Amino acid sequence: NTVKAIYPGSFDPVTNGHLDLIARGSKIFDHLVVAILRNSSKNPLFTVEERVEMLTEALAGFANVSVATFDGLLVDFVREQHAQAVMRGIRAISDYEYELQMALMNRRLAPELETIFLMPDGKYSFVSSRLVKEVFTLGGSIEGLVPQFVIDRLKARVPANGH
Ligand code: COD
Repeated sequence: NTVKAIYPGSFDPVTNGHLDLIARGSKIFDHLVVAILRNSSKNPLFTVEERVEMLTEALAGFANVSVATFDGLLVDFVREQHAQAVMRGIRAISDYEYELQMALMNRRLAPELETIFLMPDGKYSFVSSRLVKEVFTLGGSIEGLVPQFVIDRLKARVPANGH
């Protein structure tokens, strides 16, 4: 009986917090699929293809983790993938309300699926893609918060501002 989980998100860009969670999930689940939402209402910095490339590079060392993209309802994708669970991260209480709403809405849509929450290492509990982009854009250091190749891509993408 193998368990497959989907870890959905925007990953714009992938952070060391996401990677910490993926490392934990890869030990629990037989297979983990990191799934990037295509039709997001957020205005992304990186294209879906760029985000796939960054995640693929970051996950090269994990034999049981793959990268995919999806459109439409998450629960439809989870069923299509014949997965049993959705993995999400809880960094702080502030994540909880939004995550609980989504988990319960997803349960209403697909009662057979479970959402499983994992906590990252405390040193990543303040890291978000949004803040990483903001700090970088304003010239601050994001060393240690994202992989080096993400910093390199940000440098190529965002106009120099003290970098
Ligand atoms: N440490 C640990 N976990 C983290 C960290 C960190 N530093 N940073 C982020 N995370 C976690 C987040 O808590 C989240 O669980 C996950 O990583 C991904 O984060 P994001 O920000 O990239 O993802 P979101 O919140 O933008 O993803 C939203 C979805 C794509 C899952 C959602 O919009 C969705 O399912 N859309 C599809 C349409 C749908 O089904 N809608 C109905 C939903 S009820």
